This record gives sequence, C-alpha cells and structure tokens, in this order.
Amino acid sequence: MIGIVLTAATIFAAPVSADVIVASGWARASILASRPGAVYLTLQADPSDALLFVSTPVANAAIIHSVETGEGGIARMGTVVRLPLAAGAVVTMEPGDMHIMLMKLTKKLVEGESFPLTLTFENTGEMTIDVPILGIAAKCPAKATQ
Ligand SMILES: [Cu+2]
Repeated sequence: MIGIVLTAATIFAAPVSADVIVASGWARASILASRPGAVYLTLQADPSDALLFVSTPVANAAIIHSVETGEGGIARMGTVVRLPLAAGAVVTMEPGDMHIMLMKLTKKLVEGESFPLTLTFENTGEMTIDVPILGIAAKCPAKATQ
C-alpha cells in the first residue's frame, strides 16, 4: 500500500507544496507598462532546494535580481541564475534587496488586481502563486505591520 504513511512534511504541508513555502508575495503597481515591475516574496525550503526560473503572463521575462551596493554607495542589480535555498532558512525578497524583476510588462500592474507567478525549483518543480498588486508607494507589507 503506497500513500498510507504520511511524513511530517506532508501533514504540515503549506497550501502549495510540501517542500517549499512561498509566502508574502506582492508586487508594486506600475505607473507605466514600459517600466519594469518587481515581485517581492519569501521562500523557505525544507529539505534544501534552489529556485531556477520564474515566469508570469504579465511580463516577457521574470529575472531574479540581487542588489549589491558598490563603490560610492551605488546599488547595482545582478542576475541570479540559481538561487540556493538552504534547508529551513528564510530567503526574503524586499524593496532595496533581492527581487524578481518583471521585464517588458505585457500589461500595466493595477493596484487591487493580482497575477499568477510560476516558480520552478530544482527539486520541488513548478509552483504557481497569485501575486497581489499593492499601491505605487507600498513598502514591504510584513514590515509595515511591525
Ligand atoms: Cu531588478
């Protein structure tokens, strides 16, 4: 009989997957569709995993960007090809830090609407979440409540 023995990971599964929890996802509304958008969220994998690709119908490309402050305090964005997720560690994407950049929006991101975002993980495979669009001046909602 297969499927009778449930592991702890199965019993306490997140709504979308037993191995990766994607939480607090949000995007900022865009003023113009010609400007890139950004998605912020938190990731937690157990056992360890890695985020490989991101895609969404609202953008031609979704790229994982890291932000590093270089000489003279100028922040530079770099493309992350493979984002490792250590077992149990929470990876936070937030304004001014790592984010998922939405290049060439296919539509304006309107406050109050939402869009699907598909994340492909090395071990867990594909997961699709619904990303709510917050206001143009929105900051990280998790921090705003602290
Ligand atoms: Cu970026």
